[in-house]
Amino acid sequence: MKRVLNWQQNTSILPLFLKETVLKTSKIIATIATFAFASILSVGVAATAATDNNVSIKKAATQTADMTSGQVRKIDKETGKLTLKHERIASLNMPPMTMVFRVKEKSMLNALQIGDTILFKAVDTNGVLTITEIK
Ligand SMILES: [Cu+2]
Repeated sequence: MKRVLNWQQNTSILPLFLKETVLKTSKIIATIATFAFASILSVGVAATAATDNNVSIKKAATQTADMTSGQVRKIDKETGKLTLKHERIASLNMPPMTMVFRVKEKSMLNALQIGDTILFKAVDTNGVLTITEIK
C-alpha cells in the first residue's frame, strides 16, 4: 500500500526546516492572494474613475474650459446684479446653487432675459463674486 505523506498529520516526523518552509510558503501564498485581491480592487476603482472622467469630459464639452452653465433667475440692471441657478464652479470650488452675482459691466445684463441659460465666468475679487464674461 502506498503511503501518502500528509504534512499536517506528520509534522512531528518532518524536519524542522521543512515545517518552517511549509509555514513560510503558506504566508507567501496568503500575501500573494492579498496583493491579487488588492489589484482587482484597484482595477475596479480605476475603471470607476475613468467613467467619472468621461462624464466630466462630456460636461466640459458643453461648458468650455473655465466657463460655467447657469440659468438666469433675476436681473437687476440698476445695481448690476444677476441671480443665477448655476452648476458647479470648479475654479471657485463652489457646488451648484442659486445665488446673486455682481457683473463687471452693467451693460452685460442688457441682452439677458429671465429663464435664459448662459455660460459665464466668475471670479472672486476680494470676496465679491463677479461675473467677468457671459456667453
Ligand atoms: Cu454659488
